[in-house]
Amino acid sequence: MRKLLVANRGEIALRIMRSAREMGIRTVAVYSDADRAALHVRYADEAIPVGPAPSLQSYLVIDNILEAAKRSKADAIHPGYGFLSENAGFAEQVRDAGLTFVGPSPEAMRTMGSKLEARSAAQKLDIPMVPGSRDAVSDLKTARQIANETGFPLLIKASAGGGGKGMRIVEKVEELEERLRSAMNEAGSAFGDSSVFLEKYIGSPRHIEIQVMGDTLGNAVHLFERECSIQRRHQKVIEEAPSSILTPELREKMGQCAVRLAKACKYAGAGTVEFLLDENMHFYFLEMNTRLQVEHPVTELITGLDLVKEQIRVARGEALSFKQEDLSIRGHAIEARVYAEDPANGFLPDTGTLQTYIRPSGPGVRVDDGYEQGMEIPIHYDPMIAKLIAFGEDRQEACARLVRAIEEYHISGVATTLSFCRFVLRHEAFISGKFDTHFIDNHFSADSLSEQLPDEEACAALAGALAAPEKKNHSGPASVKGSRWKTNRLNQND
Ligand code: MV4
Repeated sequence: MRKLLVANRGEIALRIMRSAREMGIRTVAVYSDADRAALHVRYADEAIPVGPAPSLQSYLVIDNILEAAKRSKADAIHPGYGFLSENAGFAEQVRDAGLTFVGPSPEAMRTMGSKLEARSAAQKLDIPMVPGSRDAVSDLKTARQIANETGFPLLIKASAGGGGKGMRIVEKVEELEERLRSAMNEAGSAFGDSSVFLEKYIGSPRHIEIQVMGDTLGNAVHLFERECSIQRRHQKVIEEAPSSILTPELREKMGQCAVRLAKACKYAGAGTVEFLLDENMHFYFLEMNTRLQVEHPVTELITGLDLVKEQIRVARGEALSFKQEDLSIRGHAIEARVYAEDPANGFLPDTGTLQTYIRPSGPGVRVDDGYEQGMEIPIHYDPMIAKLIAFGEDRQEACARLVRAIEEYHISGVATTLSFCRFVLRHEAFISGKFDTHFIDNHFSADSLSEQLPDEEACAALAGALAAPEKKNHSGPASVKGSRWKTNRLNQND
């Protein structure tokens, strides 16, 4: 591999190019009209335009991406996450064009892309699954039979689903007919595949996923778990590794299940096996994602690996550079996703110019972003501005570092979720580790941001400033480090 085209934009395009550059591989960026001045374009050795701003006319047009690869004489394509990353047809066309696709085989992508197929693969391997239907359900009679076995509440899910689309909770038998129809309709129009299946509904689960890596020689290992329960409307907000509730025994069991699944589909590259964990610490297979995930940095920090380099090695046909027994967890990492959304206003997406954009730094802090001060956040794409990741010797240190880094982050011009992330990290339920996927619904409202109690330091600083106003500028306004001040300031996006 001599020249890698990155079929993506933003922070992940930069992230991938950095590893490629360290390996001596030249990089090619692709960009839409809205991204002409983007960082990934400036960072790459070469850049090729692929169309107008809307991704359906640029980053998602397979022919344009392949044409850009041809023009630049790239010999490999990394899809990043989102866009074409889980499109088996794209992976196949890349391969057919004689290029290397940095990712699993189209066959593995196709199997795991169908939840029903993935479930049946997992079933054969004795991987625990939520009780439910084996096959697609399309008529009320079958749905009633399944419901008789699983009981209520149950969950209808789309086989081609993602992001909660085509999902319906059914509380009682009277609702079954209508919910089945509406789930099938939604799945049909969203994915062009109306197949749905039924599962018993797990009421208060935690979402725990296992990172796996396989190579083309048949090796597969797991890189432990990520805890991803803190999410809002299927958008993850805080992710961490390791999970604070897994025992070494459970980690080992879940890891082995994930590896069995990866080996069964001859998985090559980085993948993620998602599980739900219920209140009794029983885990259930959900689905497998066949891409590098947004939250991969927390795994990198606790394992000391570079997942993108490892993906590239595997794509070149090399064996994984480590074995399972070489891997261990060191320390703790937590990631906060910084979105251009206003948490005080129903998380309304915000766009505009980054008037102020000052990144945090210092011990244990990593910022993966794709913007600089003065740049605009385009309306056309995902509203994620950055990922802020903190590493510490233990969870407490990682958490304190992440809060400190959030307070060092200065963003104005667009509303961001920084203050919201800080709220989560300082919440008693998060700190104690007693939370599930309903954390935000249970603990957050728009008022939460102004209701936060100032910490002791803030009180002291505020009291000092009020008692001696003539001294208040002795070390600039940042000397008043109150959560109330800070939070309000973050809310107002100065
Ligand atoms: C579930 C569930 C409860 N019971 N399945 C949401 C997205 C899709 N990937 C699977 N999801 C869920 N499946 C059963 N049988 C609850 C969810 C779910 C969820 C899962 C992980 C993280 C966040 C979530 C938010 C709402 C629902």
